[in-house]
Amino acid sequence: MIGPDVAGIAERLGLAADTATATGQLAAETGLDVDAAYAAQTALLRRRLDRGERLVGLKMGLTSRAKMAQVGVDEVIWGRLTDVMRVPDGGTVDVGAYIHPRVEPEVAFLLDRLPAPGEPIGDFREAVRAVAPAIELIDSRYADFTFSLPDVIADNTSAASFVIGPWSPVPDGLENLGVLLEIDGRVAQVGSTAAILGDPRRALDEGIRLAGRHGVRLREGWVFLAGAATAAVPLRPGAHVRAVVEKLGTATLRAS
Ligand code: 0L1
Ligand code: MG
Repeated sequence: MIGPDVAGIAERLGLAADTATATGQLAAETGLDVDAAYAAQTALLRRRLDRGERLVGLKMGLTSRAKMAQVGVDEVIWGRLTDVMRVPDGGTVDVGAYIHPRVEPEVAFLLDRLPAPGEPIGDFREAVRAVAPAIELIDSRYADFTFSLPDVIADNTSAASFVIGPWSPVPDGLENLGVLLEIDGRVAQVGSTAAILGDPRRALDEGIRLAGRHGVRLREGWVFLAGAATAAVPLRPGAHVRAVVEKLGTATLRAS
């Protein structure tokens, strides 16, 4: 049996991102399943690498109930981060470069020495050199931000851009830190790092396990976005966004 046209799907999603133009869902019409969707995500990454981008990390998606409920998909997923997606802390993004951007507050890890595939993380402080507050800017390439599980995986889990705040050494507890998302000085979302799989450290175990199933091994020096602590909020032109994570500090982004 001939499978879905993974390269064609990646091209369609890549063009949608490059031109900030939404596309229709693809999985139902192409028979895309989860494995083929990760293959399409890899082809989408290849498209970026071929134009000179560098793979710098991995992100987890749908690690909280709030996020799952927001998009109607209830499985933890993962995607790829490249250097071009990174916006400096306090930097500005052009809303017009995206289709329907949303922002969400996250916790980022700077990876250090990771266990061999299949091995559990022994000492978290050996596996993670530093932690930081972060903002993820997501932008589904599908019309109306509506998709199935394989659709969103192929679309690199809606990854678009990200901001990392100041790195700090790993604090004693990460499992119940208060999280705020502020837009223009007003609180837009309130949460806790407990919303991220009960403890964001668990997201790293899941990332190693789930990416490993598709032959992807996390690397020392990579950034790892553990997931959002709250639902995502639409990003409007002119907005000033702050993600505040207790003990870790603040990451900021402006939209033009
Ligand atoms: O980072 C995320 O949790 C996004 C996962 C994909 C679903 C969405 O676009 O919200
Ligand atoms: Mg996210």
